Amino acid sequence: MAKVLITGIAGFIGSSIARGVLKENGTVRGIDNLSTGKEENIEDIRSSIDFRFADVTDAHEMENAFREVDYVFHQAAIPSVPVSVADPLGTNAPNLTGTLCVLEAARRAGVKRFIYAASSAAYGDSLDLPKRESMAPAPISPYAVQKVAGEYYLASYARVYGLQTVALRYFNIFGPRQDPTSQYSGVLARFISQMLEGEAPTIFGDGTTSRDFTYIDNVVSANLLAAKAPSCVSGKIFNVGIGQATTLFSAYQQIRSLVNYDGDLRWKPEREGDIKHSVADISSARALLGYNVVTDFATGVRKTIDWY
Ligand code: UD2
Repeated sequence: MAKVLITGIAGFIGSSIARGVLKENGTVRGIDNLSTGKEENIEDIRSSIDFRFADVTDAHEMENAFREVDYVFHQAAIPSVPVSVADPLGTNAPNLTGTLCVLEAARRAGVKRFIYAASSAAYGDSLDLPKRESMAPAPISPYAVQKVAGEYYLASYARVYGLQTVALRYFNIFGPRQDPTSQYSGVLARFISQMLEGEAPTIFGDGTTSRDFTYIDNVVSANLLAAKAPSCVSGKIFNVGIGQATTLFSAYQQIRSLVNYDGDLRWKPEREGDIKHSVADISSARALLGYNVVTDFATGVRKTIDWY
C-alpha cells in the first residue's frame, strides 16, 4: 500500500492504523510529540516503522517528514472536548494550526491523498438522528470548532490546490490501547478497566444516553479504504461509525457480565455539555468508500476486554 505517513502514530488510533498499513505491506513513517501518545503503543512495531519525535506545528520538521510520502493519515490532536473548553487557545495550536501545517507540507510534497481524523463533534447536539454528512455543522466546543475548521481547510486544499483529501468523522471509538486513566477517557475504556479492577464505574445521567460505539478495527478499515477509493471521494466528508446506538446502561450491563463484576454502579448527574444521543448514518461511507462494519459492538467489547 505504498509509503504512508501517520501523524499521532503513538496514539491509540494512529498506532492501530500503523498496524493495519503494515499488514498490507505498506511502509510506515510516523510522527508524534508524545503529548498524549505513548511510546508503549508502538513498542511492538517500532523496528518496522520510521518513528520521528516531532510536533505537527513545526513546519521545518514536517517538510522533512513528508518527503516521498504517498498517503497521509493525520491523527495528531488533543482529542478532548473538556480540555479544549479549559484551554481553547492552547488546543487550537495542535488541533487546527497543526492540521494546516501538515496540509501545507502534504501539498508541497505532492502526496497522493490526505486522510483526516475529523469528529462527530461537528454535529453538536442536534437531535436529528442518525447524523448525516449533509447536515449543517453545528460545532459547540472549541474542539468541535477546531475539527470542523480543519475539514474546511481540507476542502479548500482540495479545491484550490488540487490536493486529494478525505475527512473521516469518527464516532465514539474504542478498543485496545485507549487510555482509560483520565476522567475524560472514553467511557468504555473506563468501564472496562474499572470493573476489571473491581472499582465501581459511574454513569453520568440516567443511563439512557446513547452513542455509536465503534470498535477500532472499523476505523482502521475506513482509513485504508479512504486511501484506496477512486478520486471522486476527494474533498468529501464521511461518517465512521457502526450505525447502531448503545445506551450507557446497556454497555455497562454487557461489560459487567463479560468480566463477572458483582460490585456497585455509581450514578451522577449528566456531565455539562454532554449530548444525549449520537448515531451515524454510514450509507455514504458504504456507497463511496466501500466501507462495511467489520467488528460489531459486542465483539469489539470482548476483544477489548481480552486485550487487558
Ligand atoms: C466523544 C469523543 C470526543 C468528541 C465528542 C463529540 C471519545 C472518548 N470522545 O465524546 O473526542 O469527539 O464525542 O461529541 O470518543 N460517561 C459516563 N461515565 C464515565 C465517562 C463518561 O457515564 O465514566 C458518559 C459521558 O458523560 C457521556 C458518555 O459517557 O454521556 C460518552 O462519554 P465519552 O467521554 O466516552 O465520549 P463523548 O461522547 O463525550
